[in-house]
Amino acid sequence: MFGFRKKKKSEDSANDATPAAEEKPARSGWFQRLRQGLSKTGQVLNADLGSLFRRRIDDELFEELEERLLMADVGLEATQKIMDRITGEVKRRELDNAEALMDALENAMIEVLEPVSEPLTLPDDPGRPFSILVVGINGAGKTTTIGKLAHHFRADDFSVMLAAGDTFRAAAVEQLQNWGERNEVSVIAQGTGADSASVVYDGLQAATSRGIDVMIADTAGRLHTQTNLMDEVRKVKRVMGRLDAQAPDEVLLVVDGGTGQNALSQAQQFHEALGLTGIVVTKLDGTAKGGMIFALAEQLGVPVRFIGVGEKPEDLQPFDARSFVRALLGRDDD
Ligand SMILES: Nc1nc2c(ncn2[C@@H]2O[C@H](COP(=O)(O)OP(=O)(O)O)[C@@H](O)[C@H]2O)c(=O)[nH]1
Ligand SMILES: [Mg+2]
Repeated sequence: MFGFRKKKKSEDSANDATPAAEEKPARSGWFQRLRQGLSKTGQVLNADLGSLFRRRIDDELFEELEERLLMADVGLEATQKIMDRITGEVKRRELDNAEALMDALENAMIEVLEPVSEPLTLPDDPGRPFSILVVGINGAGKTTTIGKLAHHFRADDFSVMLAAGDTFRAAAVEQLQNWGERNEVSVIAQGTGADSASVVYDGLQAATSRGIDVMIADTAGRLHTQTNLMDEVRKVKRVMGRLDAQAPDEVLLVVDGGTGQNALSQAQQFHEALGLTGIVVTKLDGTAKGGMIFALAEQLGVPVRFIGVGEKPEDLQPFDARSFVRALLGRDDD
């Protein structure tokens, strides 16, 4: 369901065990979960939007819409882009009904997110572990996200190994081991205080010798303002590259969506230090600041791979611009 594995042509039709008719309910349940998860931001953005749009289309209406976008933490630049696009369309096509205005808003929002809507797909037969280095500040949701990812990779029939690179806290290792046990996945760990780079190196080496498909490395929640900590995670990255020049295949930043615009400055600093290839935005279920994804897209341009809308494995979903916007605007899946 996650589509980690690129389908071979022949699998598309003949061998597909899940016919389209069966896929639909699963997908619609998934969309409902997304819509539910985004409802707090949705309330800020679209409460009574229908009736607002049925009013006369004038500057006051645009001001109200702009204010809502800003309140949902969409950020100045992305808000401006969305507003310019809508007002341009209104002028050109003289949109005068609520439905058309809603469509224009949806399209303008999708346009901002489309460039970062790029799912994580694994090569068909890599012949080496696809390695993912997970970084981010304390409490962002790294370890939980790794556990959820392990679950989904296993469900897609990939073998997985985890490396407990957060060596600062004993609890962090146990937390990862718990996820490992639940998903029948080996966890490579050393004692608390061990060198993070050495644990991750061991993990990648073990994954390589055992022919594992995916190796995911956890790291400590290093404060992005503490240069020595940034240095340390840079070292983890470098050491992985020593074992396999292509490693890590993915440098995945986990940010807490509830921190709104703050997450943006975190992302910028991690990107400068490490060269991110993907972002996961967690805890969108607990916040009205979910609009920060637009700011991330507009200012950073790094693919948003997944979003978290709850604590269960099913609450981690691949990011898709169109579903995200439709869920946010309280519209139906189509
Ligand atoms: N509601 C909600 N909670 C989440 C989500 N992702 C993670 N969490 C919670 O956030 C807390 C911190 O997560 P953790 O993975 O330990 O963060 P880490 O320090 O970055 O490894 C835990 O209580 C998680 O259950 C999410 O998408 N939604
Ligand atoms: Mg952790």
